[in-house]
Amino acid sequence: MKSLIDKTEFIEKLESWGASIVRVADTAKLSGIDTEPSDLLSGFHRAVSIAVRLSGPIMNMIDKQPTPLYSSHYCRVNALLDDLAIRATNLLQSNSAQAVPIPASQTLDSEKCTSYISHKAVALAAGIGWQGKSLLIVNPDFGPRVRLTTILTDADIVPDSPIKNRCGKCQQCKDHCPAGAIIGANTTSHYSSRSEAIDLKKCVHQVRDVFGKIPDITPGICGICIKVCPWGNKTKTVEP
Ligand code: B12
Repeated sequence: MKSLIDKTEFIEKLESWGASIVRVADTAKLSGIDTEPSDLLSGFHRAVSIAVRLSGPIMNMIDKQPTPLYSSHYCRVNALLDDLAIRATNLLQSNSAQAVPIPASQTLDSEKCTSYISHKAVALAAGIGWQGKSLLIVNPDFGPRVRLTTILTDADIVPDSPIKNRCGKCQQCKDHCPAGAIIGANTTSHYSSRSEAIDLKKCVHQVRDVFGKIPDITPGICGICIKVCPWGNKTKTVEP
């Protein structure tokens, strides 16, 4: 247990640098999760989860495929998230805590489609949002229109708690997925495996082999299950 961080001051600093939402997870809630390396969490009893909100109009412009504007926005938001993670790390280190910034969007194993740790699992444990039927983190204010990053730390900072899943009977993501990859299953916390929620192969094929071949589109993006979620686009009624 290193140093007591003034949580409000810490969050206000990160928000002044561009973070939209900052929450803290107790990593005990993540025990058993796959990480690379496998002991990545050891010594870190807290994980700071940062969300940056996406541009609403850019998401609304997406129809049957990702747009070049969304593709560049995706890259810029990743860059901001990585900046914020480094700034948060040095805030924590300047309070004599240990801290590790996790890259926002790096796939370590393109076969297994995994990374160092799942930012979504951290954001779920930190209460940024619930895990929706699209397997994405859905925030009550911005829906899934947020991108995420994580900073592991041993700082003594009061953790937040998970929030209730509010997908209800909505099936918008399932109905609009261009790959037919979303199953439409519900969960009260997290799915026991990805295949309970999505057909990963269909999603990977769509984002890499179909959309990834479109000029000016970064391979690996789609955005349709983000765009259609009523929680991110309050013009539509939510909790039908
Ligand atoms: C590899 C990857 C992909 C792969 C595989 C997707 C996948 N679901 O794994 C592909 C290329 C298909 C992909 C597609 C997309 N991706 Co992607 N992707 C990643 C990446 C780099 C790693 C994800 C990972 O580690 N998955 C491993 C699996 C096992 O974890 P998981 O998907 O979170 O699901 C499990 C855990 O959450 C677990 N869990 C949750 N809590 C707990 C607690 C405990 C104790 C345990 C044991 C388990 C557990 O439950 C789930 C089922 O088992 C992350 C960045 C990151 N480091 O997280 C971005 C990320 C998940 N992608 C993201 C996005 C937005 C997308 C796309 C919409 C494309 C786009 N950008 O337009 C699509 C959506 C696909 C979908 N509906 O899931 C965002 C999600 C943001 C959000 N609001 O949730 C992330 C977080 C990037 C970011 N920095 O914001 N992606």
